[in-house]
Amino acid sequence: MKRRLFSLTALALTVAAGSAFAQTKWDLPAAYPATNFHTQNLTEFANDIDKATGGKLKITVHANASLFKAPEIKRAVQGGQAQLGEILLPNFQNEWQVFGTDGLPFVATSYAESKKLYAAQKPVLEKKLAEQGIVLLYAVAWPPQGIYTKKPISSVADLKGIKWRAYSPATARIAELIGAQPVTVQAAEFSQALATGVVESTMTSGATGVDSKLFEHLKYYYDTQAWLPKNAVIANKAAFDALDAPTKAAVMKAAADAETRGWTASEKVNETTLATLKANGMQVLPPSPQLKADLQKVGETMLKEWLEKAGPEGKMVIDGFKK
Ligand code: PCA
Repeated sequence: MKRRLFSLTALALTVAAGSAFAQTKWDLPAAYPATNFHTQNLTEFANDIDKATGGKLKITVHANASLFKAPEIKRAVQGGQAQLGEILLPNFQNEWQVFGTDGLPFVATSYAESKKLYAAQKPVLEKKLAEQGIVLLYAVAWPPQGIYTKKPISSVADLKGIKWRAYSPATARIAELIGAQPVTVQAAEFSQALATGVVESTMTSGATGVDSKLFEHLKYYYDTQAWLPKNAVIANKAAFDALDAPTKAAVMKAAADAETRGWTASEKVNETTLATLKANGMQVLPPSPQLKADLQKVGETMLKEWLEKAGPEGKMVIDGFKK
């Protein structure tokens, strides 16, 4: 019922009272809280489009999985229930392996490498999404991923049997490889899962650590800088194609600006959130050499498994990245 209502408002071209122009209204479901840097960027993106089009295209950002849950957003955009949306690419790895390239541990571990990986991934990503009736507007990396625990750890053996919160197929696979118990919980439900003891550890960014107040339950953060997964903002192609040329141009310009702004914000947020974790009593530590070596091995296994499944397209992306 709720969805039908939304698609109706979306389709309606409402003539603004007393003015001559037609206004288009779009919904943008997002999975992370309003205060998260990705969501703030979405809000700016929407405002930029509003300004550039003189109010002709109005985008409503629905934060924190309030309209669709994280794993449903892609299908909602594809099916036109939402005209655009923000997705975490590695969440869709099982659909097509290349969506998960930036979720693999120790392939691209810095912002510079992450940008290089994005450049290698982008052409095939755009092609695949186009086949699905989707336009890629922009993508921005999360800060590097580290390990949150209750107790200090010095090797992966210390994580054996632990209830490990996963957010993607790859983070669940890590749990399997280290002998932890994977439980998939998206960011919007993370605080609750932690408070009720459903999970007791995870691998994510400082940003999500602060968003979900992980310091209230977990005491250690190991800054492994293992990978930088990307959020992508995507649009339904038919909805995009229905816009007039100046509006399309305004969307693409706002998207390019949002991409630049987002990557800069991510780097900054990486620093500020790690400081916030510390200020809230968390120990932010480098991984021990043993932990690092153990995780490297996990990364090697996962890359091998991934390349087997991803086929020539996957190999092309990795080769392009390493060039
Ligand atoms: N935060 C998201 C995905 C990656 C990240 O840093 C999460 O934990 O769900």
